[in-house]
Amino acid sequence: MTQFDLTEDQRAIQETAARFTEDRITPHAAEWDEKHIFPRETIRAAAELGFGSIYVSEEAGGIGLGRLEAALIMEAMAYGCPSTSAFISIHNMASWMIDRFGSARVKEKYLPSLVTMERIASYCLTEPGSGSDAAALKTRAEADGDHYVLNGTKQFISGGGENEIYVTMVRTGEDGPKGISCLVIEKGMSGVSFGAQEKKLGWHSQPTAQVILENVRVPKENLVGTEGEGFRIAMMGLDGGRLNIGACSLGGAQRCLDEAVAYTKERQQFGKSIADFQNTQFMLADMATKLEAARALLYLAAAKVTENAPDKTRFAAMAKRFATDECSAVVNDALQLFGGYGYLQDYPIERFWRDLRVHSILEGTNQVMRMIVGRDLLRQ
Ligand code: FAD
Ligand code: 2MC
Repeated sequence: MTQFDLTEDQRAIQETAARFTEDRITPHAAEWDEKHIFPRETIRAAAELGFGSIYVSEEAGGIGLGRLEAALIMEAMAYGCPSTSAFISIHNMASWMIDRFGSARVKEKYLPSLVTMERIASYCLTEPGSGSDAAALKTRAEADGDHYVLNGTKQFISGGGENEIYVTMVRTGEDGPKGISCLVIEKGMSGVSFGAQEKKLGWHSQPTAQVILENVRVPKENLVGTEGEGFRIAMMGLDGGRLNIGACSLGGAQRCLDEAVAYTKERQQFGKSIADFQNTQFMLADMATKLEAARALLYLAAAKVTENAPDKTRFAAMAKRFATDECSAVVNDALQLFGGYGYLQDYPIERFWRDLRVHSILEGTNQVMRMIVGRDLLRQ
């Protein structure tokens, strides 16, 4: 049954990421959450292991691994802090888009510092008036000589205000997906500013803000892919991003399941461990089953994205939807098993509950995931 096993190399990657998490993430994650600390040093340290460029090609300085390996790394880091792991995932997605579709010039300009995470990249698709209907975006890029002049606002941008690089979808042509292009914008360009930091339920270890573009002159050489190709590039980035978000939910749910097993053995009520109640055992059994089912689907989808399988987008959407919903249910049950203590910040469960909640919303809501799957099924 080796076909369902990870290879030795994959296990080694998983162990490296787990060790990094244990040393550098888990001991600090509660404080990052409580004090809203953005752990730039830890993120840089992750990049030293290659985690900032997991599927950026080796020619461009990345570690050139597949999407299953990326999922293993994201899952392992999310065991300590889903928010920080997801933040690193978004940087990987944006860097991959530059590596996969950028010209030699744009790659040499940006990838060396992105690979080391000396500069960190955001992904900017959403706007105030276009979230799920991403192809309706309005940020305008007018050609002016060898530059574009940009005007518009990007909403909910992870890393907004903090990151140096913004891989941004803009309208260079007609309405709809075919009029969209992908451009690299730098934080320091004249006319780039940021909204106030959003106050969020979770994901406290990373900033979220509007990116406001007012007459920003961006050289045409910063185009990623060709004019009109931006929407497809953005969607291909999200095929991988959605896997990573699902993997962050797996890591968070695994942590909460492990915590729940330990806690229910310790906690005594009615003269015995609460683990001795059959209800507790049934809950733990269902939690473990949900988690393994989600993991199996996610790893399969990751292999399909690596192999560029024709049904990869459908599988990535199914896996993101299923893993984020099931894992949030697992964390919710863990909180229940902790009783009142689960609701307190003294234990990590409530942080995972808050961090995982947004995974059913971002990188495409779980309703949009169903739409992608449903449309694909009916197309056949
Ligand atoms: P809407 O699209 O307005 O949806 C509202 C509700 O309507 C949802 O339940 C949705 O599922 C439902 N709905 C919409 N259309 C349909 C339909 N056709 N059928 C059925 N139901 C439908 N975006 C970026 O580009 N970059 C980022 O870095 C980024 N980071 C984020 C970080 C955080 C913390 C958050 C909260 C969001 C982030 N986003 C980012 C934006 C995120 O991708 C959007 O919030 C998401 O895509 C949903 O868009 P919306 O919020 O406008 O909701
Ligand atoms: N790979 C390659 N091409 C794709 C693709 C994919 N995964 N998905 C769509 N396309 C192509 C598609 O083939 C079509 O091209 P063509 O006409 O040549 O065949 C084109 O893109 C337009 O696609 P649709 O006709 O499906 O476009 P539509 O507007 O109907 O719907 C939808 C697209 C709803 C799937 C898309 O808008 C979507 O994913 N919405 C959710 C938005 C989202 O995920 N936002 C996340 C922001 S990032 C974030 O949250 C972070 C935290 C970073």
